[in-house]
Amino acid sequence: MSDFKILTIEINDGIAIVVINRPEALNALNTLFFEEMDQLVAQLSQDANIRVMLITGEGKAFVAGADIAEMVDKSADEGSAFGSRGQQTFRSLELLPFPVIAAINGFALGGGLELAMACDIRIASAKAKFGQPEVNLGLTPGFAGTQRLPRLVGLGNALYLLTSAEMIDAQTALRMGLIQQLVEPDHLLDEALKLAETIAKKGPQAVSKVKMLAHKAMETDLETGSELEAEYFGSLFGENSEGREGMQAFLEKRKPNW
Ligand code: CO8
Repeated sequence: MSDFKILTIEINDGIAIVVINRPEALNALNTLFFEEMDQLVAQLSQDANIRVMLITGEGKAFVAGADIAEMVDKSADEGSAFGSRGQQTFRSLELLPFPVIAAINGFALGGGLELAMACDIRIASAKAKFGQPEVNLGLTPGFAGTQRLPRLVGLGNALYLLTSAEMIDAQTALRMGLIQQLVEPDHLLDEALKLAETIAKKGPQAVSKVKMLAHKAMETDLETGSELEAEYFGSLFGENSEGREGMQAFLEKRKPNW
């Protein structure tokens, strides 16, 4: 990871802070970004010490979309392959066994909003701007934005953004439920880190399981999701389990030792 050109990564106390660092192109997503992100996700998914990942952008953008200069000459097959590739990367990010927080510092447009939506929690600076401007370019979103956006903000809000390409501010994004927290620009990383530290103190297996269960809730029926919940719930009980330790610690009025 030390030879990455776009992503910079710092890991402290189980929190991986990832910065997308291509500000001259407003962090537009190119093939190299996807190669590095795939490698990073593969590596972090195997690291039992990671509790939370935080993604932000360098400069005035979180990410201003897929790299238009790289896409312009693609054939239909190449365009489709690029979309599928990005979808797979974002899906593997979404399936990481710990929560991923997007700290949205500026423009989150097109593929940038799609990346933010593949994260579990979105905190944005008051300067951030959001949109799916693909129809301006005669395109649809290609990294599953048409699928995640209605799930997050409802069909009407999603179609408003998808068909008009209007850019919305952070206040509007908060009202729609697209972001969970809006903070002053200078406080963005501190607030995102504070949340990451809060999550990092909880039972790691429990956090991982609630993440998976909540995602499952968006993809399956109530009975199937509830069955899985009962299974995961049970898996946290028993001798040497995380649940046993958490409950014992409560009864003994001490901090749990996960
Ligand atoms: N791709 C490539 N370069 C970009 C992009 C981008 N998405 N966005 C900005 N840049 C570049 C600009 O070209 C410019 O480069 P240069 O200095 O060499 O001219 C530099 O970044 C700075 O940008 P601006 O000068 O335009 O900065 P402004 O502050 O004036 O404007 C905006 C900021 C409003 C964000 C403006 O840059 C903009 O509209 N960018 C494009 C936004 C957009 O349309 N995004 C959607 C792209 S399509 C997409 O994401 C589809 C995803 C799915 C793809 C599936 C594949 C098949």
